[in-house]
Amino acid sequence: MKKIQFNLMAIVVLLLSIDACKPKNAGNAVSSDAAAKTYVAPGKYDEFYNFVSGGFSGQMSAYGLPSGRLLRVIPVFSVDPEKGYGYSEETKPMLNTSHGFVPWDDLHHVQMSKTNGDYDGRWAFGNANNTPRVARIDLKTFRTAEIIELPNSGGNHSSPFITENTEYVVAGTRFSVPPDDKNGDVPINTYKQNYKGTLSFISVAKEDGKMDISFQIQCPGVNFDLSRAGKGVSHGWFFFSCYNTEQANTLLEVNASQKDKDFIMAVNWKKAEEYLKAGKGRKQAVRYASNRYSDITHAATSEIKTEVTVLDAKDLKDICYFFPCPKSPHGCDVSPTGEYIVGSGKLAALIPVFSFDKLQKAIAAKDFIGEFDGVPILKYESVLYGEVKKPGLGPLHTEFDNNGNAYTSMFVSSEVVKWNIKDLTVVDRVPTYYSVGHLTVAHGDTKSPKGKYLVAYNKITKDRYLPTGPELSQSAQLYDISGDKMQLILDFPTIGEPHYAQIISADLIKNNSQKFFKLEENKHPYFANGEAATKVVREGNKVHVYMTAIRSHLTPDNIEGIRMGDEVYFHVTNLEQDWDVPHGFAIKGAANAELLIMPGETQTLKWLPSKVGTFPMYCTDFCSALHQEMTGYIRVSPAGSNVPLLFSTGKNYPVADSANKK
Ligand code: K7E
Ligand code: CUA
Repeated sequence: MKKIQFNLMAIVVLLLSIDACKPKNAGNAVSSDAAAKTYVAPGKYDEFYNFVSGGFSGQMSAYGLPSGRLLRVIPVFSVDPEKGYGYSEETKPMLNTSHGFVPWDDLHHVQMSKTNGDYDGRWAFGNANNTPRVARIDLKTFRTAEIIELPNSGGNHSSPFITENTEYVVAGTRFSVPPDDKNGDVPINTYKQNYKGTLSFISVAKEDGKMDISFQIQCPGVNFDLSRAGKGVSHGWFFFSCYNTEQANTLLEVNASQKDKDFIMAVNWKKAEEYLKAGKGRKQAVRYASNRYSDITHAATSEIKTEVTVLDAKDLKDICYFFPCPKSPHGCDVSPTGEYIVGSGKLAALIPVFSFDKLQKAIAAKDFIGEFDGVPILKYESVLYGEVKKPGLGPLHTEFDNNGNAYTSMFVSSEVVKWNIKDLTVVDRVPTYYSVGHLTVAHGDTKSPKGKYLVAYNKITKDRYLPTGPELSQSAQLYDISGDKMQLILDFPTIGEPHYAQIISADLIKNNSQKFFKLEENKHPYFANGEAATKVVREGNKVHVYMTAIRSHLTPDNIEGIRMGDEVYFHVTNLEQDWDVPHGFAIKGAANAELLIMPGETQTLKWLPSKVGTFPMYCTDFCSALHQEMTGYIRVSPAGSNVPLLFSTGKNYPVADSANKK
């Protein structure tokens, strides 16, 4: 591999030149009919859902397009006190890992489940970049249904990319690390000997979406950055961009930018499946959590799994191939037909487009220029279809429309560049405000993109909105791409830091949206099926309150006989059977959060009384005209007190204990 000495100053200048590249006329670059194009009249629905990653918020958000209305923030990897996620006893297991309870993560990429290469509206997947995990969100409930942890990984960035029938969700490790079953207590400068990069192939069950790690592929120690599945002609393959092929372990800014070209790795996953069936995998002892939420028990379970099957790319010569890609590739995107693979080198001055057909021919001809840690490297020219010349500076990500065009985000020159896939000519460019990261087109990574809208997710907001102190909301920008010229039609602020996002036809989701949970299907162990079933049960120092909520009272709403040292569990069932009637539950001094309980659901808040006295509790969600009356009291007596356990709604017991008989 030819090495050139990359000038450190050049990188610094390039990366610091964001301001210099700020487009002119930033304020008035909006098209004149923008308002009409984004106006969705009150009571009317948007045409698309836009699922947006929250980055360091750990959550995913759903917007309507073209209005840019925020519809919902879906808690995924971070606790959310608003919804009780990660605070209720039922949802805590969702955030369990082999490291214990992990209440935060960094969600970069969103992928819709696919059937025949197009979105099917069943699930959305998200990656946890810090403590490697993949989540599946059920689009009937807009809730996280499952989280699976990934062993042998450090930083799950090239994830959760999906095959055309959701056969697999992949996860490539960003940081190579010593494998989990090896001694990791080794000098960091032994990277080259001891560190490995692992790809995880997570199977997704057709019926219910349940995820399992089908197998992993152990690869040379590099950083896997992004990925896309092949589709159409390239179905059966996956492509991963790799950087730090220098295998640096310090000051990557310089040391991982030495080489003129890094790699894209092509993975023949159909072949990997054959090897797996033929027993070529090695069983490895590991520990990882598999967490699933049930809409029947209304609770999550967490299981620690202890084994994974690993295929070795070094030994199984024909599953992984490297081909060179200029300058620290980031995005690695596949055209709608599956024929073209677009590599976006963060520091490259062109965009290379590779041909799947040529890749196959080069592999058949063994057109190798060498090996990297036992994995063959194909010749750049043998795989290259062509290069997009002078596209702009800092290409990151590419999506596609239905007219043979590709759209690439340019971080450094702050623009979206539209180019023709066949002849590789730039046909349009439009500024972003500012420094765009990911972009997305409606169904833009599928076999049948819809075009119409493109959203750019910008890293820097600066003067776009009213100032809000040192921290500004990050910005999304909506472009109409239905004509020859891209037109900016809307700015809207986002939650956390958006990275990837997807735009899906609302029709695929909206008619399946669940309105409530049926009480007769409720299998929660502490379900109170009606007010007559409410009770308070003491088991040693644990007190279980089987409580119900209905407009506008809690049952029971007076509880006595709780003692210091007790652990009180409020299991609250919302008895409503109608859409949009949640009840909330909160109690003074609770060290966790509220519960927000949907109709037909049971959720549990654990409460440890902190002192003797009387504590109010109430419904937090304004549910009726008498919502403010939806309250109650709980009385806490000293440890060892003989105040009897009493509970009621709507009646007063005779005063029984000495404290009240003065
Ligand atoms: Cu480009 Cu994490 Cu997908 Cu951000 S990544 S932009
Ligand atoms: Cu129930 Cu407010």
